[in-house]
Amino acid sequence: MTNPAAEAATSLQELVPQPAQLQPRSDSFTLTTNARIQLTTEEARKPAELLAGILRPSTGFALPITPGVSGDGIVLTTGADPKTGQEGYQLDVTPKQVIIRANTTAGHFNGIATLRQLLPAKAEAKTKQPAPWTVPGASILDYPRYHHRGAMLDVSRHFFTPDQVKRYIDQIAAFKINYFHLHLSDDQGWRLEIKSWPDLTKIGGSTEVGGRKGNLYYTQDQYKDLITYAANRGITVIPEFDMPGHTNAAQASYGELNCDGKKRPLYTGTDVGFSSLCISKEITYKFIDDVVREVSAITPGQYFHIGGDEAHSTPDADYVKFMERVLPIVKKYGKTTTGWHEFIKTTKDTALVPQFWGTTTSDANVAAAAQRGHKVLMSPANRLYLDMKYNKNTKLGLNWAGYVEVKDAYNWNPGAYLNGVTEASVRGVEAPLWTETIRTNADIEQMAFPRLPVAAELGWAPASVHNWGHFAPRLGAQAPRWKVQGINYYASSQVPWK
Ligand code: TNX
Repeated sequence: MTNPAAEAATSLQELVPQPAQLQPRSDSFTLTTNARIQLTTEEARKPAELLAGILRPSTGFALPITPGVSGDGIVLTTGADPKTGQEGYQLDVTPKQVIIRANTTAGHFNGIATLRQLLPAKAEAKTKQPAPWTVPGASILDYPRYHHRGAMLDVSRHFFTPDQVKRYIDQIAAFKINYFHLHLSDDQGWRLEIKSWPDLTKIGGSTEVGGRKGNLYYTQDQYKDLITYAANRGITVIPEFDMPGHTNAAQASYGELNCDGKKRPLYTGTDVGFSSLCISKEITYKFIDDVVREVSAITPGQYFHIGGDEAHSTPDADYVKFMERVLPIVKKYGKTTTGWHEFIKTTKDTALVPQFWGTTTSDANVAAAAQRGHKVLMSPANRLYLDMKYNKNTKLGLNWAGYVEVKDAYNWNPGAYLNGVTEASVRGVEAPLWTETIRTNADIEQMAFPRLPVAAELGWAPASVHNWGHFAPRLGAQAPRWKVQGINYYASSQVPWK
């Protein structure tokens, strides 16, 4: 398009996720060389730095971050309508300023995610692009449907370097995702240094699916750096150590974790359900205590994910016994347990969060938990698993939960999906990406784009705007932004791509 005002006006109709309230206005704003990013609150400092880091390279403008309100530019301030809550914001475009009001740092991050999409796609470029930088006239008042909007990356089946993980964090932050779940241990690999059990990484972190060899783990310093990187984008990290199953890497590292005292061989295949910690040995709980203690000490977020899925090699009574020992350990170190939904039958503490990953619309244990007062995190595999193939021609991924085309990922209501789990019992949604078949950033992106933005829309946009016909063009309008960023998205024929 050649008319910047018309192009800008269009961007107002192309937001993902859709804001709660959006009013077009006639006055547009154009970012120019003398603009400043103005703060009236230190709570907006990190969001301001994030915005500057994106816009300085593409605009070539200095965009200094300055205290107080003075002149043209982007103003980050307080005094948002109480309706915006803990994470919302108001964004008002005036001829000289874009004013983002929010009462929290999270609100400012979310307002900035919206502003990025109101600017031309070239704003996301890493090199200087030609002006103009026009933002359409608008008044937005926005807040999320659910507090928890998550993405998960399995770094155990295939290991991803800190830089690879950061690239994904950047991508999810653009869609107002606020939790990043790292699946840090499984049969194929243990991926975080535990100082009191060094062989977990020395042995358990030495390989992955397919058998590649290397130091395939994060040091605690690298993990802390990832947490800071995520926090600087408004994202809280949730570490997962899967137990009592999915534990072969630990059992290969230390013989004493096995009932027979013998180390297991490393595993580089993709089967699930064959491993279990030794439930009857005291050393098992010493091991878990050490892991939870060390990880909790370097994890600022509230949640610790204990896995708990597919414990096919752990008898049911043992599973319950195990959880009765483990849940208090997590609590002792000040964290709140979340886990795959199977574990929720073992507790009555309603602060604990089951993550539903099933493929059916009823689960008696999850329904009972919701009745007791637990909030449920929704990740139905046949809707939100990013590793499911789109269709039979998809090269990457698995299909045990079926094919998940973009429309399948979108066409369900998280608040009215599981029997007995109503809107008020839903904590939010998470899109997990398991990596048995995923090795590169291009692989991650092929599976996550566009379905990760779909999950973000389900988690944020009001239920009242849920409509494929309205959503699909907004989703398709993201393509120019992804092209500018080099994101390898799947160009589904269901979506009218721009
Ligand atoms: C199931 S669902 C798993 C993972 C696999 C995934 C592959 C769940 C909690 N566990 O171990 O990687 O399927 O799609």
